[in-house]
Amino acid sequence: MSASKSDAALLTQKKVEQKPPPLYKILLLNDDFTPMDFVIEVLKVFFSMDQEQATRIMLKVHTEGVGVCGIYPEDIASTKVKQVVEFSRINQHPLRCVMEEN
Ligand code: TYC
Repeated sequence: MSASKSDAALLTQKKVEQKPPPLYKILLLNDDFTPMDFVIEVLKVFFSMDQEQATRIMLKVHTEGVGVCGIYPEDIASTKVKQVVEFSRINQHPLRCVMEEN
């Protein structure tokens, strides 16, 4: 950027260079031990799904090994991952939940 740009030009340029914040997928991973009903409860409580949606996603993870339960900005995604993992460990289930850039 040249040194001679006006303030207005600098403000305009800054706007052009701004990217939207990255979004993150939250993934649930299958395991052999976590009860199906517990996974459904997690999807309802932390991802606001109804019984039908939650059952569909749980069965997708159960049969395919992994499934997306939501897409969020980084801070919301990392909070939800922590909450799901903590809730699972408190209930003594090994459910894995991770995030990856979309
Ligand atoms: N595979 C588990 C069972 O048979 C159910 C399950 C589904 C576990 C989804 C984890 O993310 C998961 N009880």
